[in-house]
Amino acid sequence: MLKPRPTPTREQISLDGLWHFSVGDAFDPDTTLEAAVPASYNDLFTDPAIRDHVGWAWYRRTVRVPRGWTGERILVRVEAATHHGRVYVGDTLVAEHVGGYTPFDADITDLVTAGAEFRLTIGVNNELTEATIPPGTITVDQAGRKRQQYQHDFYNYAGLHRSVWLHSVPEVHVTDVTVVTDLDGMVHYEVEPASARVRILDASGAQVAVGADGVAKIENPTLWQPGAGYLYTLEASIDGHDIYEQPFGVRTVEVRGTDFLINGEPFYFTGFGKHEDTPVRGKGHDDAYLVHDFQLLDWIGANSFRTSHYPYAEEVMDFADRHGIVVIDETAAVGLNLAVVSGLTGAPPRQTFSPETFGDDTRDAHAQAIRELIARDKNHPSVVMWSLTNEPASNEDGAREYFEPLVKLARTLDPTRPLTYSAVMFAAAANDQIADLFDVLSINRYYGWYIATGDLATAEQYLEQDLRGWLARFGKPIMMSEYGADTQAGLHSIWDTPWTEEYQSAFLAMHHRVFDRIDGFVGEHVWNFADFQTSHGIHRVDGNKKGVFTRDRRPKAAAQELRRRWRELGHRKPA
Ligand code: GCB
Repeated sequence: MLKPRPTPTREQISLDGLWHFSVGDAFDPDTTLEAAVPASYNDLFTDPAIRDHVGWAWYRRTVRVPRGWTGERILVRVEAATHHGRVYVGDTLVAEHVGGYTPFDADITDLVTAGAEFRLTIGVNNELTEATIPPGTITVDQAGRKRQQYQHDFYNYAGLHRSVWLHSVPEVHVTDVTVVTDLDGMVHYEVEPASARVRILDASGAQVAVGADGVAKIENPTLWQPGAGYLYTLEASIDGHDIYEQPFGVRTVEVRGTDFLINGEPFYFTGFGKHEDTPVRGKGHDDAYLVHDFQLLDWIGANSFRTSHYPYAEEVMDFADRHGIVVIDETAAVGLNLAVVSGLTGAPPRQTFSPETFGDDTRDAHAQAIRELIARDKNHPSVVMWSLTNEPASNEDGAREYFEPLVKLARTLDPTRPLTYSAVMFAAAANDQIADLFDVLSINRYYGWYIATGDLATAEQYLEQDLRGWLARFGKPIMMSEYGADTQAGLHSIWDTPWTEEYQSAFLAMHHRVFDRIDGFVGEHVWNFADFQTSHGIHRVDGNKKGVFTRDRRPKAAAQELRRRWRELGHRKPA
């Protein structure tokens, strides 16, 4: 899905700002509330009934169509309505979309007039069920209120989390662009319609190649590299109608043996699992935090992150492209694991993948999430791998039948990028049923935290045995996609005391010793970049505190430990 961009033939107007707001089955015309867009609505208001609301919430404003737009197609782009959005012009439903972290368009051409105002209403529903991605369950309490449960720990923030645009495209227009490159500067592209003319421009805007039959050749290309994000532009034009400009980078990605290669060179991932999460805004995109977070990634020497546990705002992906930060791009399929629930609540375990639990409907929603992620992010050079899911019950019967078609789908949609998923604690090398379908082993483990708490010597043995087991059985590159310890900033101890800053540092150092002993180890993503908000639970104190930075982005002591290590590495495995 092409991102709206201003070009000589296309215009766009931001609809961000304050919208009238209410919660309930329909928009309340008497509401006095106003909500910020983009932002989660949950933490904006003081009323707990809004924070914990389960169901529809409504945003409304008037919009004037620019008077020059006669004859254009006019669309509303909603970048994220979490999790289910409905768009109305006046009282007419013009678009509906399920999936809280991918964009959709409403074509409103026939309902609006250039120069005139119209009333735009967007409904957002935050309900998660066994047929949504991510999944969840709704119950009704004794007072008749709906309650939402889910298997992931991060808070189920809802609302218009990203920008909303009014944008125009010409009647005859470019509808899709796909770019694949190799190191000799061959640019293979597919443009719809295929009759569009293609030129390639370098970063200064100078033409460096002209396309023919789906190929253009850049002489002596400047590569997109980790740490140096050089971008070209593919300009697709339909004479007399449309011009679209698609940025791309020249780079390759490949898994060979136990190496992860970028541009043919072994790459070692350093960085984090992140979240889109800030005070007050919740999951709303914020350019200030975007800039600051990338500054902190640079400061600490991180070269990469995973978009745990959902696709991030397109601004984030564009920024990573421009600044050479490597991204593992994940779908919102988190929580396909019912053993985790029974582990936490003591409820009798239910089989995760079955017609009564996560069956065909869930898989259909998951397939759609994969389609939308790849359609949106396929041209980002920063994206080097797709993560199809986080911590599924890959050890349970039914997992293989569930995942095999999804892996096939992802490979058909993008044959160029490796695939991974993050393996949960209960899925060990001996009982995992799906890892051979994927290219890279990404392992989430909490030895020294949930297991062997406060006992780093035992944790070190468990960790090494575990990682070596995966390598021995699957012979693929292996990375740690999560390891971390909750840490209360300001808490100190001379002993190995969980929750202290010293313990977090010692915990990470222990992991790094193990990683450095294992050949075939290709990267380390600490959980988490920053503290983040969660649902209530006895395991959390005002959120998950495994951040190396606090929620307001102040470093804990472990940040220095990581900075010392990562700034030395230069994208290479420690010698
Ligand atoms: C995990 C999950 C992550 C949690 C983390 C934790 O395994 O993948 O979403 O936040 O553990 O801190 O418990």
